[in-house]
Amino acid sequence: MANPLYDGLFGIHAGNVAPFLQLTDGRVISYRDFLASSAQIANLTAEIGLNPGDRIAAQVEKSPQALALYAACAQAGLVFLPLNTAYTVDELSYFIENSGAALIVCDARSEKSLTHVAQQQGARLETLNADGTGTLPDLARAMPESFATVDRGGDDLAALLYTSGTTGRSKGAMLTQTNLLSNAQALVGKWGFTADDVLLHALPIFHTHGLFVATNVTLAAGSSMIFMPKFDLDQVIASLPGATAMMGVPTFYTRLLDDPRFTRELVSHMRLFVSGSAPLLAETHLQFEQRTGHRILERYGMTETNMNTSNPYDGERRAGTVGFALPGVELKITNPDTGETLPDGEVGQIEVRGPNVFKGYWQMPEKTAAELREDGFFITGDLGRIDEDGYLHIVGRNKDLIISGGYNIYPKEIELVLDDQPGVLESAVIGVPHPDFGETVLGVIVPENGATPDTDAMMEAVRGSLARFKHPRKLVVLDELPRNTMGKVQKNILRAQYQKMFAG
Ligand code: MLC
Ligand code: AMP
Repeated sequence: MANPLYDGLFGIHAGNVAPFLQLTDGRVISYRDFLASSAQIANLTAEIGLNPGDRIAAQVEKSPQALALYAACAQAGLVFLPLNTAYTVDELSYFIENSGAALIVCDARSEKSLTHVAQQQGARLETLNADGTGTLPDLARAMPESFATVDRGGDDLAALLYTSGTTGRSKGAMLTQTNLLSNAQALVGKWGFTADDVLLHALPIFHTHGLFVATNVTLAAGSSMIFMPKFDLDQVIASLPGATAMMGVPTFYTRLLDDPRFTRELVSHMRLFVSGSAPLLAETHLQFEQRTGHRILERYGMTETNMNTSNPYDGERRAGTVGFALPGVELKITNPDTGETLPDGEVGQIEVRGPNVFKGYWQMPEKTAAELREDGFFITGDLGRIDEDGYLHIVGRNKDLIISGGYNIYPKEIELVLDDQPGVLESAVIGVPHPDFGETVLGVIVPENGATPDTDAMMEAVRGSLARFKHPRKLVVLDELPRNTMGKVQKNILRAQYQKMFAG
């Protein structure tokens, strides 16, 4: 027996003294030392009685120990459930309860507010802080530095990542060992990663991009990472000379381009810049090439599928496209009403199938059946077309989704809070263009007859229940919402009306 994910990404580095993590304070952590600390955490999870298949919910700042927790889950056969550090207690309670997490790991600052949630769930609670201190590392330190890897199959769950839905209820995407490993291996091959690479890692590690694409590719190739707590422009510019590759959301690249220190000389040695998680404007792609001589490699993925397509490493990286299906991934464009495959050139919904595609939504068989076809094709909710040279263009979304700075926001979740406020008849939340975040959130309120809604109080209510990045940047009040003859709110009309609201 074996454990494909652990063996394929971590076990291959047993005894490897090469650097894995280069920290901003100058410390370097080798693969060997990293594996020793993750084995200590794996031992601790066994000691406290966690069993393979149990979920570990972690809302922790980015740190080597947080990454070691992920590795420990792989080695002990546990299911890793990383959570955005911006989530409020309301949001966290749902994820913890829905997943039935057996262990919650959080920053000491959140310990008090989560104790009740943990008790209700019957879960154990440990702390891990940004500086690597906390009860989890304290307990782990006393544990042995090696751990007998738990046998798992490729179809066993490795991670549960929550993604919001159009109904406002988040769904846990079940990712298997094979999903993660196959995708990392495909990307290493396609993007030419080797042990000589140094990846500048400024992404959060609670989402697919920073945790799986960036980290798993580094692990699979035996490269090292400049591991930054977050995207800090000064720190990124200071660190680029020591990197060979960088991965980011489009906001990273527009922020770099806005800085005069970001020059051709600074990045002349770089091998690769990758962008994803949100559309990269063709204009940004061209501006980047003019400034640096590098063509950003844009790829397309999702929480449910990892990466689906990529522009070529060797070959034309075409601005405004996301390239071709990755090895083993099948791609088709279908008619949203009939599900029939459309000829190349026509716009339809993007469907994908392959070893990268998740197993379904945690304990939500109806939602799984609605999006994951019996033949294995997943309906992404994105709209696209394949051009005459085979490049995929994403032209829109068939789902009511806003992507702000690479974070997904489902309007329904915000509308539910706004609709609940006194004096509000109804609301519509839309995404409008924003120079820094790509899109940002605008709330449109319709008051009840004769009511004058207090928008400040509404924002206060939103602040109490939803993560900061989901907050509307502005609330506007209208007498009524535009509707079609079927009575459906026409968000496209609202989007057109307010598209210049945050124009830079
Ligand atoms: C932070 N804020 C955001 C925000 N990030 N608001 C909207 N959208 C965001 N993305 C809030 C802050 O809390 C702050 O609030 C204010 O906005 C300004 O903050 P900032 O200092 O400008 O933001 P910063 O901390 O620099 O963060 C911006 C960012 C970050 C772009 C660097 O959001 C980021 O790292 N995004 C990456 C997201 C990501 O990894 N996505 C991958 C998903 S996986 P205030 O009130 O304090 O002013 C996926 C699959 C795939 O999609 O294909 O990869
Ligand atoms: P998430 O649910 O956070 O995994 O976000 C996945 C969504 O991000 C996809 O369904 C797309 O809508 C979007 N996305 C990811 N990469 C790209 C890209 N390169 N271009 C356009 N949209 C993208």
